[in-house]
Amino acid sequence: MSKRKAPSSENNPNHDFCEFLTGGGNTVNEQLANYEKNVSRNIFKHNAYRKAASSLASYGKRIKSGEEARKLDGVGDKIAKKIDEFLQTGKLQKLEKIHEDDSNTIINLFTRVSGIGPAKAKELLDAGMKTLEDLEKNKQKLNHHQQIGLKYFEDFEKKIPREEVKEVEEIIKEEISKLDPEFHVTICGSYRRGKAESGDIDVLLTHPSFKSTTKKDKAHLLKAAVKQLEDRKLITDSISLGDTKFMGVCNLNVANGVKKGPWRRLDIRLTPHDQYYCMILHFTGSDLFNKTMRAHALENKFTLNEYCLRPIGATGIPGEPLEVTSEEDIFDYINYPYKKPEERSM
Ligand code: 8DG
Ligand code: CA
Ligand code: CA
Repeated sequence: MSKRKAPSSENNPNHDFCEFLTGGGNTVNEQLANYEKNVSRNIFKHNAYRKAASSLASYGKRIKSGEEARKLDGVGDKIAKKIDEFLQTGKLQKLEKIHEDDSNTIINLFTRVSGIGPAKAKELLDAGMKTLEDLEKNKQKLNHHQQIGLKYFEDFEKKIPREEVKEVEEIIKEEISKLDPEFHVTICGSYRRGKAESGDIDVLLTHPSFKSTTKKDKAHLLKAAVKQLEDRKLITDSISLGDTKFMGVCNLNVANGVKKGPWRRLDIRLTPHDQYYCMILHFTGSDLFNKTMRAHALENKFTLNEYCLRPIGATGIPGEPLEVTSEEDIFDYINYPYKKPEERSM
């Protein structure tokens, strides 16, 4: 999973609050959301800080007190108090304490390696490791994914310019259509949301012969697609390859015959044709947008995931998947105002 970010700081009059809550778009920062995820391992609090930062970032004017912030969606008493403390003292005691403890800094560093989660980071710390060099020397303690994450540590933290994603998209579309013109390729994630830069490249593949009701094994579809891109020298490493999900590494320079960085994280999902719209909605994100939309669906007695949308009956049991022929359909069913991909970055 790529590192989650807060809304960007451009034109955000509450940038400094977002900074202490979530890093304000900067993954390297020490901040409260990361502390909850990596050290306390409290995903509930982690998400609460992100939600609050998202509300503050989109508020559009400078917050002058905790009380004013308290009125925003996702800002409760505790966060309001922190805003007051920050306004009065210019810092947060809780964050100061977190900074004083080296083990927090080391855990945060280790979780920046792709594939290392909070529990693994703690385990490595407890085994006496403190630096990336220590990890390098103890590679046998890392699984394949984590070793790739360490190998490309710096590259994976670099943002990918939109232009580069576009070039990768062109190669993928060309190669996949050579393999089988019936394949359909969509680049999702932040790229589809129109972002100028992305953390990784998210590729959605679908093929009319592959439906959720297909009995015959369709695993060869994704395997063939990955092999085609490996032969083209676009995919350079594989992290994992299942029937419907590939995680790996690509490099546009290598594809163009020049062996130099940067190496980029690439995800590919193969989705059944009849589940395409729920998957494209999910895979476009953002994940905070998905969470909000799914919560709205539940309030309207629907359950939504990356596979299907189902009405929840009086008994509380989800019914049969509804027929969905566009992303708009999903918004319509749950009575949620349609948002274009560019409007889904919350
Ligand atoms: P980025 O890569 O530019 O950092 O942003 P992104 O494209 O929005 O994030 P991503 O981590 O590549 O995930 C792609 C989409 O997958 C995301 O926009 C929404 C969906 N998604 C969720 N939850 C999660 C999750 O827990 N992990 C991952 N990897 N994806 C998720 O809704
Ligand atoms: Ca992405
Ligand atoms: Ca991804």
